[in-house]
Amino acid sequence: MCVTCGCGDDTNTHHHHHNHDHTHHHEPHQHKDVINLEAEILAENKQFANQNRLFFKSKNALALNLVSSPGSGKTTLLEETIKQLSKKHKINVIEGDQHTELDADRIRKAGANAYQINTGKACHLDGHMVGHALEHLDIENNSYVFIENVGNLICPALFDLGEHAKVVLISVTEGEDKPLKYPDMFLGAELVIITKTDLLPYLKFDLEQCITNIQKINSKAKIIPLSVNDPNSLTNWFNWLATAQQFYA
Ligand SMILES: Nc1nc2c(ncn2[C@@H]2O[C@H](COP(=O)(O)OP(=O)(O)O)[C@@H](O)[C@H]2O)c(=O)[nH]1
Ligand SMILES: [Mg+2]
Repeated sequence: MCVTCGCGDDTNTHHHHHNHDHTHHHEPHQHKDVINLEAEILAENKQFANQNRLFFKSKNALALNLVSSPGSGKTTLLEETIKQLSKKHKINVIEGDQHTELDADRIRKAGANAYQINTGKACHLDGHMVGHALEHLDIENNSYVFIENVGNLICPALFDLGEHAKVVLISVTEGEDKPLKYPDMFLGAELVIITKTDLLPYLKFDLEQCITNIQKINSKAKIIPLSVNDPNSLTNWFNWLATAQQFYA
């Protein structure tokens, strides 16, 4: 289970039926215990994240945490990125999914090393998992480490992995309101990529409104709309990657 949000754990699930007298039977101390547990988990996670951060620093490797809903195009963008960048740069990818090795296989086929983490019931990667994954990869000096998080716009926002920057992807098929509905994820992002812009002619998606919504939540984030089917649109992404050394603190 994911202890922090309680998903996958029936004991934490509230089954509310709103057509009856709405009396809660929670003891006050239960809420406090949950809050304490969450604080403990996040504090422990921070220690693992800090170890990862030190490791990335020792290698002068740029680590990016890619987060989004399932299917917004993380793996596809990574495949394109690897095809272009691996001529000049060493790239390692850590893949996070509940089940399967499918994404790691795609990454290897595209030409980079990949390590797949299967989170089982958990809905996000944490610092400890990423630390283990790093032991399985040969991270070279001055290389890129892409971490593709579990597809989920909520929980991964809570967990520092030791990365230099968080990159949030939102596809045009998801609706321009998602930054307002899931603000935590967008709040922590250095870069927001709006994907699948080739589909805009077929949708009622308002690109300008989406950009405004992102800026309402995070006025500092850089925003790049792109499509893997439009090679020109990828230029801004590659330029951003080239200047991402600014995140080495
Ligand atoms: N039309 C279009 N489809 C895309 C684009 N990027 C990804 N897709 C498709 O979206 C689906 C999900 O992509 P995937 O990379 O697996 O998403 P992930 O779950 O975020 O890793 C796949 O069918 C991709 O081919 C894009 O720029 N344009
Ligand atoms: Mg994927």
